[in-house]
Amino acid sequence: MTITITAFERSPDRGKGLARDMRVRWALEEVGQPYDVRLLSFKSLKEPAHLALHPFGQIPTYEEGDLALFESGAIVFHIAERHAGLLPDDANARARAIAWMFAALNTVEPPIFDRALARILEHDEPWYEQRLRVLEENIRMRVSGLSSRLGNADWLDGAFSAGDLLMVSVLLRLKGSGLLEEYPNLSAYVARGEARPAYKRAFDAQLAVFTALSTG
Ligand code: GTB
Repeated sequence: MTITITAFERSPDRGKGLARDMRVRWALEEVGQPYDVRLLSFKSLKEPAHLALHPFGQIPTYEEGDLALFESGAIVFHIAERHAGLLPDDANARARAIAWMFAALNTVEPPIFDRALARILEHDEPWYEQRLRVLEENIRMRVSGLSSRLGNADWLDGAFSAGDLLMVSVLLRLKGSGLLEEYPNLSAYVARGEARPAYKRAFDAQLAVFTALSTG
């Protein structure tokens, strides 16, 4: 059955791979599932056809036969459950990998997203620098725990899993900010994720959307 996901027609990140379709593409590449992509304008996100798939009018979505899903975490979890390669077979190890998926989305991503949002929306406010310091301290509180737990290991809990896929996806937003670089083991962890052939294929596919726009 054909899998179709949705992505931005014009991603504001200009092909940096920061929009949340990237993690879904990466998961599909890891498990070797081909997929189609429907590109959407910002306007069409809020039109009835897309709202029927996604109640909040966002990307990504996932369609496969009569199944339609939204929320990148739920989509990655679905892919990981249906195909080998992203979740361990051992029940306890699987539960721990799922815990890391939740940690990435529920504990680590929110402060990172708050900082990204403030940089866009609050940049001109007189209190911006002060707020940025608070937001960055919130991030440090989370990533320092993550750094200690990862230690010298390659991945968070044994073999690479959907937990690592989501954690690396979330941390990528900090690359170049100086914050990730404060934790050399996390920088190396992110680089290991980016070096995976499946990541590269996913990255190139989303970059091709931007390149086609700028050359077309
Ligand atoms: N919790 C949802 C999920 O994980 O799927 C959140 C989905 C979401 O935030 N989607 C965003 C969207 O559709 C795109 S990814 N926004 C349009 C809208 O809400 O109208 C967030 C995002 C956007 C842009 C960049 N960027 O340019 O760097 C990075 C991330």
